[in-house]
Amino acid sequence: EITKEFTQGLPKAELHVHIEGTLEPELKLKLAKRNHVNIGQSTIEEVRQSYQYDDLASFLAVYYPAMNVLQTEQDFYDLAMDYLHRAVKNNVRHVEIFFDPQAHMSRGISFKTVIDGLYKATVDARALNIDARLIMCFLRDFSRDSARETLEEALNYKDKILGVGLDSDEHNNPPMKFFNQFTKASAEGFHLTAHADIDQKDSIEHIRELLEVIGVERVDHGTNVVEDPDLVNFAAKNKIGFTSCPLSNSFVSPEMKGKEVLELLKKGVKVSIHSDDPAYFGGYIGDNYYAIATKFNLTRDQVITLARNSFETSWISDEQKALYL
Ligand code: ES4
Ligand code: ZN
Repeated sequence: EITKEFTQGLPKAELHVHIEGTLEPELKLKLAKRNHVNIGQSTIEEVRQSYQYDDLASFLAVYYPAMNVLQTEQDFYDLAMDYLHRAVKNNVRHVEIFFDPQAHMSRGISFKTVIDGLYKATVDARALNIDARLIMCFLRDFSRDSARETLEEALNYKDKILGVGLDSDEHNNPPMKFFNQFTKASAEGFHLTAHADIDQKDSIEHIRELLEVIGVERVDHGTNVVEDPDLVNFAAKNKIGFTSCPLSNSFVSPEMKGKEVLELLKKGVKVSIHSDDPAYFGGYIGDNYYAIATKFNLTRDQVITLARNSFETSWISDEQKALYL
């Protein structure tokens, strides 16, 4: 019943996509050449063969070194424009794009280079009829000091950043490690979200910290919340967004958390579907909707609710929201 044309053409908001995870093998090789960076692969087939991972750590071990090809403002601009063209083909009307400044600053690229390139792409996106914003993520396996310095940098570009998030290796890096920086970011007017990757060692405790202590508006992935009825109630009542990424999940969990997504829908929790790292996990946002819809026999109404949830839990203004809902 649900077709690729339907899931691709459905108007949607994309709230969980890492710009570094949209780096396709073609652009990776082009930038490696342009910047004289040796990445150890010279053909698309070789790049694809290097994409072997079955958990978060093994994925991140492939993902971060590849970013070496990103050197100049133009590189970040090209990366983001390539993604935005793909998003437009998927009828994404509004996107909140994650970026990881520490993954670039730690290898000598300035915050300014990163944000100037990405931001220019979001400005040029307006001509493509897509509203693009930026969310800066802290790397949770880096130190608190590093997060504090990163937030200080971000304050120089406050008008170009919509919110802050938290990503990278969750193992032994609980949300509370960054309590002070989240509190400060919120006081500065940034929206808050954070990853709670699926099936982590302390998933429920991490989600509890995010919802009850830090006060995030969304949780990225976070579908393990279904295991705790009190937290499910809290999430439903407070319209917390959960951004599930089926194809990303399928690398670590064959059922891609489809049952959990359906359960959350049934309980009135604002769960929605996104692409995470589409160049690494085999598909853009339309493909992610299609994957979960076909595997779990979703109805048209359920798919439409997922898309509505994406607009409802987005950080666009209420006036703008009214246009989509
Ligand atoms: C990520 Cl799947 C995932 N989890 C945590 N951090 C990430 N950064 C990019 N993809
Ligand atoms: Zn993610």
